[in-house]
Amino acid sequence: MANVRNLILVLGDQLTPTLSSLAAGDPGQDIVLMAELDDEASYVRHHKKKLAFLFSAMRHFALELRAAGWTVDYVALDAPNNHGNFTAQVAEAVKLHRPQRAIVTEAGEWRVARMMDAWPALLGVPVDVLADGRFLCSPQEFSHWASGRKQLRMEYFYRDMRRRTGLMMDGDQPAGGQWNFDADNRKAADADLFMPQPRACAPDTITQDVLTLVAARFDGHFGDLTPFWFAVTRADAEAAFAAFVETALPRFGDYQDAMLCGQPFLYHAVVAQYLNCGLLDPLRMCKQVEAAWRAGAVPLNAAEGFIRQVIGWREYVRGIYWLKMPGYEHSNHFQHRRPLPDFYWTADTDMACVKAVITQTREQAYAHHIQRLMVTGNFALLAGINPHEVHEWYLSVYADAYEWVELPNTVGMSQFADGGLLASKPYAASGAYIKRMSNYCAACRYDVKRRTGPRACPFNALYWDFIARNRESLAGNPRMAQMVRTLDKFPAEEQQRIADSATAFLDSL
Ligand code: DLZ
Ligand code: SF4
Repeated sequence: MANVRNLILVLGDQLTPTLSSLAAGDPGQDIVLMAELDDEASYVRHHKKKLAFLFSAMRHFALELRAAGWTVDYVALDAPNNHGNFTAQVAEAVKLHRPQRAIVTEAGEWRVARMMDAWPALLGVPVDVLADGRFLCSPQEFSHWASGRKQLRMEYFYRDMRRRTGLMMDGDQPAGGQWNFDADNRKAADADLFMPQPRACAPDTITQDVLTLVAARFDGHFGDLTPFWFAVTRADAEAAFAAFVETALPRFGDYQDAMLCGQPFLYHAVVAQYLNCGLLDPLRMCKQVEAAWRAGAVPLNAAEGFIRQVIGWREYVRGIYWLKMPGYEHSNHFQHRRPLPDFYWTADTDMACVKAVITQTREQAYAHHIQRLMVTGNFALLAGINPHEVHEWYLSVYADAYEWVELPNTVGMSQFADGGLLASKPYAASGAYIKRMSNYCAACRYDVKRRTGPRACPFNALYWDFIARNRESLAGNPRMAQMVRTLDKFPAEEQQRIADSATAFLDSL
């Protein structure tokens, strides 16, 4: 082809037709490059279902672009000219197509953004890196918001985003007279025969090809490839979201922290994998949710809680990521050094809660926020696991995980490894929390009421041992000081039993 004006690289998490790089181009003169790359699949060994999801969604997006008139150079994983990484693949495409410039929307991850820095010199053509308009707050705007603040609390950022988007606002006041209804969102769920299920899609021939490919090439990666039911097109992702709004959102608020054996999804949307690769648009989703609330179909606490996750928390963690990278990934406030236990991969543990969450993670590449935060995350924190290993685990096993969103959630929120930049206290809890929010304990070999001894729930001794180990730093935290005082009131023999139980359990890992 003569006179290719621009080569437009579209990354695997940029599957959005209104993407800035595409908006800057012209289907009549430009070529889009997309590539399935071994390096991206393996820099952490992603869950097999996540790989199949993304490759299939990429292939469907390429078809969507072609239908819209674009010429797409799509390099499949098993193509002979596949070079395995972004830099080599773009270099080959520049040689082949001889464009005047390359255009790309900024990468979601620091690692890839730094690769792009080298491209102008390497490729010998100018490279335009454009802002990612799919986010409501740019890294520059976030940095401006953060500058001069002592604490970067999500709540204040969120209120600004509400004002800015006008979502759930009555004039300049929050709808319902309150910004945040989280206190209403902590009910335990009962086993419900009519629990809604996320909308499932049967694999088409494109997905079936990808499933065969992933099975052959990534056999050693964690996770079950089938049953595969994720949406892989924009239309199906939108239908899955609409089904959530109709069937599960009304109860999402009340039960968003609940956990039940055999119910991996409860009233959760299970759409973050679609949102984070660009199949769904965040603002559009929030407008749909607001409309459902205004129509009386959804209670206020559910609508507000959902919208807060999307325009509040999600944008906030991205802001933190770009503010704190590089270096944030090596934060280790408590100097935790223990390696990640094998059961994070095998689910081979007697702790019923941990076993349930890891089994479900292996089967679905999904767990909801409280399962991640208060079961696997909480355990890693209490057990003193190296936060970098915890980070790599979350990044690889969840279908929605990209570093910009996963790293602050893991290192900041869950492991408190940033020393409190993100969270005002460590999310550490004993077995009592899990008992209150789930029905896991009933089927567990451990006794959630016992604090020490071989039959005691390991979360209990580990919790108090965590407080004891970090007594000095926790005593200075207003939200943890009470727990330190409680520990100090335990008789010396009980404190010794706690230390012995915790050590015995940790030694057995
Ligand atoms: C996560 C991922 C995976 C597994 N595979 C690919 C791929 O083959 N090709 C691609 O363009 N992108 C992939 N991605 C998404 C990238 O890792 C993501 O775009 C970068 O991390 C920047 O956010
Ligand atoms: Fe988890 Fe402890 Fe309950 Fe067992 S008893 S399920 S280990 S919280």
